[in-house]
Amino acid sequence: MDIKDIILVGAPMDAGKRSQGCRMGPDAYRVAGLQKALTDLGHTVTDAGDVRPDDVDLSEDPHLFALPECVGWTRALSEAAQNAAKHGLPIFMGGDHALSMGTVAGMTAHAQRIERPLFVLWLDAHSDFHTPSSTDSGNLHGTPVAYFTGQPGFDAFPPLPSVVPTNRVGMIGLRSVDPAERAVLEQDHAMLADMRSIDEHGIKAPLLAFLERVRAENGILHVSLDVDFLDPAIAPAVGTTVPGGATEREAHLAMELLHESGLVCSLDLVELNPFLDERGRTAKLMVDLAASLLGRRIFDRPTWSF
Ligand code: B3U
Ligand code: MN
Ligand code: MN
Repeated sequence: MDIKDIILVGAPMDAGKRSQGCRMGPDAYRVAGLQKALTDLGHTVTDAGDVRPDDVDLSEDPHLFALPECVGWTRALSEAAQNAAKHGLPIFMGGDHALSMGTVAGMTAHAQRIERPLFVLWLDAHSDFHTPSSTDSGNLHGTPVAYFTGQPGFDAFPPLPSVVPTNRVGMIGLRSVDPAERAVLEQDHAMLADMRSIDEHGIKAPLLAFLERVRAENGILHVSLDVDFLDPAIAPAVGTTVPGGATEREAHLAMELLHESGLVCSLDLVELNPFLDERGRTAKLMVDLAASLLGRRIFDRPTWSF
């Protein structure tokens, strides 16, 4: 197996929405044994500790929740991602999904440095494609994809090292998309696989089609895994539950296919709210999924020929 240097980066960010608790995520992953699970696979795993948001001189916006703090996190995490990516494969332990503004921004700088295009796989019930003006909730965790694809309205945020065009974004697991998000996403040709298409074709077909595009363009792939991609019956520790999500088996298969692609350069684990968990089961499931993405399997070759 391909042995990697993995850097765990804690992002105890809770500023992307009003309901609080995701700040405990990084420690929940530590307690659930993320480092050991990956070390046991043969990887070298370093825990770089937690990032702190930069101080920014910016006033609050009455329509948005905690704008200055989100900008501070974006700056700090972009920097942290660029540094970590020089030394290996970063895993960002969130924290809410607004942290991906920073992590993806940093990974675009890394992609630029190694002269390969960055693709993003968004595993989420939501498309997180609002802009600061289209969001009704004012929660910035609903906006990261719009930010890193260069949609207008993010003037308060740091300029992106380079934009990820919408057609380099794949979204799998969608089942809650607001009309304002849908209008732009459809017209910009992102690769969208909602739960209906997973029911019809399974999770393998859309994922392999997307990975084929990444490979054809010699790209690298950032994966952003929102806990609510999973069905709330198996992953209850999330503030925004949407029924009808991916099963444990679909999620593991997706992780295994990602591993086999060899294209993944970085991973976000987001929206875990340990305050809402049941005896750590969601944290443990996310750790198991990360291990599948990093190569854990029972047998090294097919166990049956058919
Ligand atoms: N689209 C809604 C709901 C939402 C987006 N992301 C999450 N929830 N987790 C919003 O608030 O923007
Ligand atoms: Mn999300
Ligand atoms: Mn979500």
